[in-house]
Amino acid sequence: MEHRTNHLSTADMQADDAAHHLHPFTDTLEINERGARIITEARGVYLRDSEGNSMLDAMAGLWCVNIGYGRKELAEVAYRQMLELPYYNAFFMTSHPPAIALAKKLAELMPGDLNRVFYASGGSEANDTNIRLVRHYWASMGKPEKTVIIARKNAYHGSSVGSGSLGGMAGMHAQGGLPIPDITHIDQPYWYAEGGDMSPGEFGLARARELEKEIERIGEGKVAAFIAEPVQGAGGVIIPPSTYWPEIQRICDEHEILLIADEVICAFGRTGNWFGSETFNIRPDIMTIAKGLSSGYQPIGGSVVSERIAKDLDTHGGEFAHGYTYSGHPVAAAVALENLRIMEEEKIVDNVRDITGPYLSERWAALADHPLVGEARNIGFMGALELTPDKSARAPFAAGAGTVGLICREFCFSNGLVMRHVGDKMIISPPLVMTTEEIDELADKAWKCLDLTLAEAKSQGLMVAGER
Ligand code: PXG
Repeated sequence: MEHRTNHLSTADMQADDAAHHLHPFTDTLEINERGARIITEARGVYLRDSEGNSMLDAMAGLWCVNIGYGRKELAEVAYRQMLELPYYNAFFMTSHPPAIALAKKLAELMPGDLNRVFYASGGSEANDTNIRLVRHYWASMGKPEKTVIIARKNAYHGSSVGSGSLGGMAGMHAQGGLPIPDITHIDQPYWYAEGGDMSPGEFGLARARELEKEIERIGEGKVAAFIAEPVQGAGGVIIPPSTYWPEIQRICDEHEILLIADEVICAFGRTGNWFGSETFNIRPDIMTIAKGLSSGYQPIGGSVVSERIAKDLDTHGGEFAHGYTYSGHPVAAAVALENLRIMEEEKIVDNVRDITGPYLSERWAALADHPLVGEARNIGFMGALELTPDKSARAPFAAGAGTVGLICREFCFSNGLVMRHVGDKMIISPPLVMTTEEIDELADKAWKCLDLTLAEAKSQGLMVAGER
């Protein structure tokens, strides 16, 4: 990587950052005391910070840089589009070539009859669209009382008032009076932590059947939709038991509710197929997309709607009083289209499914031999390690959740690996272009950081099991 940008010294940037920049999901006092780590460049699967340290980015930014960093084609497309038509909207009976071409391409790639996209600038906006869309849909169909959306605890669907309400993050709900009315949450299919003595199969069925109970409790006549991520990402890469999704699909088929698959993380190859819905054989009525759609090079997302729902809305819906200034932004759409073109041309999804995904599975599974790891799970290019003081009991740490995870994350950073922690889970979501050699580097560094974490946890007296 050559240095190309002149910037201030790290200390000066940290001071300006502390003085003027409020960060997402960050304790201001903490970041301002420590100083932000400033990322200045990236190529392929490597980041570089302002001090010249190189790091393997096992998170693909924030689950999004699927194609890897530094793809000139995407920059060139953005440049050309900015000169040709930097902005126009799709309100008031207008459209433009990039939004149209991307919509057509998405319809071609999407499973089933998910043929029509409503654009947004990211996943939160797209899920807000979904809340409004499903309520508008049922009202248009003469059932305005169908307003309730069932979601799941520990789900992440975004951070706006609407999408944060769909999400099931207790910490988010505690700040600012979420959730909004008419959103309820059922339990998650998280076998490792919540399965107790049940087999994963039994547990998956039990958790899926909570949806049916919740529909009965609320009354089918009041339920608009169920929303879920095929694999919970931010919740800690929670891969449901194989019994879960077929039962959810059965329940949705047998009841008059819409199924929304939030594929903001899973879509565009992450699970080893183009869509998580293909991996789990889900037939959603609506799919949320963002992140990998443009590999994070431009902010773009969308809500993709089935032909059936779209036709009903054509016939009965009238005007949908909803939209964003940047819905279908031409530069973002052009970049997304080019990203998808490259993904297809370079067979990036096939490669994850057939070669690098299985290789990552092998190397990742071997981390379960480490004394600190209670479970190592992955699907395609997303994975988690459950850290534990007692492997056989799947026990949590007696110290507060996240204490050991945070220690591990810090060792990762200082050893040139970006791996996140969610509580005491270490999670990865590497760029889909990561090679087998880079996967070796990832797994070797992860093992080393687990060793360092174990030694530190022992020295701090943290290897003590607590209660679930
Ligand atoms: N749905 C899902 C499934 C997501 O993972 C969103 C919606 C919201 O997308 P936007 O583009 O509005 O951020 C997301 C985003 C984390 C983390 O800590 C995960 C996300 C965002 C920020 C942090 O893992 N996912």
